[in-house]
Amino acid sequence: MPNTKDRKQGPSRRDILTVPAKSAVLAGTLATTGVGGAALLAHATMPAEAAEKNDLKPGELDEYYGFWSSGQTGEMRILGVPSMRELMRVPVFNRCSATGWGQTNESLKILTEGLLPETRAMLAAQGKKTYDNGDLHHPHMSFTDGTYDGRYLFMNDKANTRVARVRVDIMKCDKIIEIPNAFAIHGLRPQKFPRTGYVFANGEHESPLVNDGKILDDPSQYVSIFTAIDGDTMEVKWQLQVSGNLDNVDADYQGKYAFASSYNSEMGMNLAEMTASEMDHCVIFDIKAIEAGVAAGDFQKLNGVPVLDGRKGSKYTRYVPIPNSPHGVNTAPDKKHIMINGKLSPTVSVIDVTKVDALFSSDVDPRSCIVAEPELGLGPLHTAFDGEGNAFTTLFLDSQVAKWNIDKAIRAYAGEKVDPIIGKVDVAYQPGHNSTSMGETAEADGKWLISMNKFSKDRFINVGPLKPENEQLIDISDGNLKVVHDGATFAEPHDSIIVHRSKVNPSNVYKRDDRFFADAVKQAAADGVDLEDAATVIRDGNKVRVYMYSVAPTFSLEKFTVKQGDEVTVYITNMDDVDDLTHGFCMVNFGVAMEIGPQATASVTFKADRPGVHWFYCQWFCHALHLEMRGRMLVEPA
Ligand code: K7E
Ligand code: CUA
Repeated sequence: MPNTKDRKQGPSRRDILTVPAKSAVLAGTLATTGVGGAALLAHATMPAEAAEKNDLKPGELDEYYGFWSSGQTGEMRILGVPSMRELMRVPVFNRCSATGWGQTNESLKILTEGLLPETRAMLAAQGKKTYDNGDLHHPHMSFTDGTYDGRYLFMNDKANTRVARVRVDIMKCDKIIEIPNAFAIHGLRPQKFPRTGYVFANGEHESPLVNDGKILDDPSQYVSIFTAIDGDTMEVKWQLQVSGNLDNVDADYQGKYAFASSYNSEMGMNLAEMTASEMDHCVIFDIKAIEAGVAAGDFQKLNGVPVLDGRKGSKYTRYVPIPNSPHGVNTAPDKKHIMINGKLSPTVSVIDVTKVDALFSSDVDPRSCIVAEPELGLGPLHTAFDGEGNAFTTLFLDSQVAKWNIDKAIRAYAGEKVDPIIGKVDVAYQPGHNSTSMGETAEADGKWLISMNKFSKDRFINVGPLKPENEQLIDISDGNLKVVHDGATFAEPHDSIIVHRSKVNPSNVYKRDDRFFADAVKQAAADGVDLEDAATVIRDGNKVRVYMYSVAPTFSLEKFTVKQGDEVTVYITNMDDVDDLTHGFCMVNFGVAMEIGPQATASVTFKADRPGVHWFYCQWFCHALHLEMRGRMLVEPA
């Protein structure tokens, strides 16, 4: 065993770059000339006036919302761009101690109602109502006519094969569904046109279609599943069996096709098998043909969902050969080009959507829809756009972002002697996704680029062996690539979207008729209780419903009595209607805590099996007398 103490570390990237270590600012100036047009970029400290563009003074508001995934943390995050200030964490697949997500009746309903029956049974055997973890990679907003419409955000859970939706008006998750027949939902995108419409979701890991434990080593019986979900009802509308893994997906601006990258065309079960072939593919789904197939009954019904056969040779799909293990799929705002990022190949393959019809109607070479395949560098993963015909591709292995021109790439592919690469900028380090302001819509505005880097290494003071990731904000507004900000994040944002604030309009207080707490309203009505003026305890066998309201700094009940063994549900309605006046309810030593937003009702159920006096208190700071906002529960011994 090598002695790690003696192991010398090589020079770090930081040592090699000529950037002052104390400066968090790394500026890359584009080389406008030189061999290959893009080989090297000089690094210089940024002029003071340029550095101020992203510098928001206290009290100033950001121009954009950034909606961030959090990977294996399982939540969605909201950042302000360009300040990169983290503004909110919206729990989705995770548990949240602050808001009671995963514990309140309102959140438990959302976390449990969309589970498959066999999942429910399996979790019950573990003493659980729902999964505790999730792996949220891809948050995307609903579209109308090719741009964000501010209704919903949709997101995947790779860990437990689910899709969730967040309501933009209250920034709470309102639906989670488990996708039947599929395995590990990864790529997810909403339909861009005419509207969302469908949410497309890729099952990443292939499995036997009827996965009942009888098949292991017969890859010919393994399929991946492509799923179309109705974004309005969150019902699975149809699925397709696909050959090979499914990775990422995007939709066109015509409402005709969806495009999914697929690595492992070999259907290999281990690394050597999965990377054996030079070519994998992009699967193109013909949405109208699939809808016609569903209408004509050309499917088998599995777990209540029509499953069509979209494997190689199907009339519903086309398989376009793409070099070695493609990953990201990104539709350009020119409404015409789809980028398939090569990952193990240094290329991005550019599909022209106007050439896709011919793939379905005639016998042309499936690669005839490819109009460019620029070689950009090592490890291209994802591409973003500026709306002026340029693309920005992350290069994982090179730790760079390459800026290139789509039109030049097309001309070069046609034989013209032109270099599509405009420039590259070093990022720190190993970027995965990137995103530009409004870049996945027809309204891409070319102002900001985020590079989401998997490793921060030496960018921050040391916090131990588990390092944060690093996100860098890059100013692209003047045609250059200037890194203007480093931002550490905890595990593991994959993807983000940057949405102009004019598209996002959340409320400040809840509406009393919000469906988020409709069940509580219904129960109160059945009990003859006015939630807004409640200070009462209803006994229903050994079920006890405690109704109170809160007005800072008091609860309407300062004490209530239950019996040991009772199942107690506490309903609290927050009658304050001031911005930012959230109350909480925490029952000490019962593991019970929740948030009650202004004008909201929230409820939580627990078993009262500890006799004695128990204090509950408001756990969200609400008033000068916040500490005095408390009460007692007496549990009488059985
Ligand atoms: Cu590239 Cu899951 Cu979008 Cu991660 S995926 S980077
Ligand atoms: Cu109410 Cu603190």
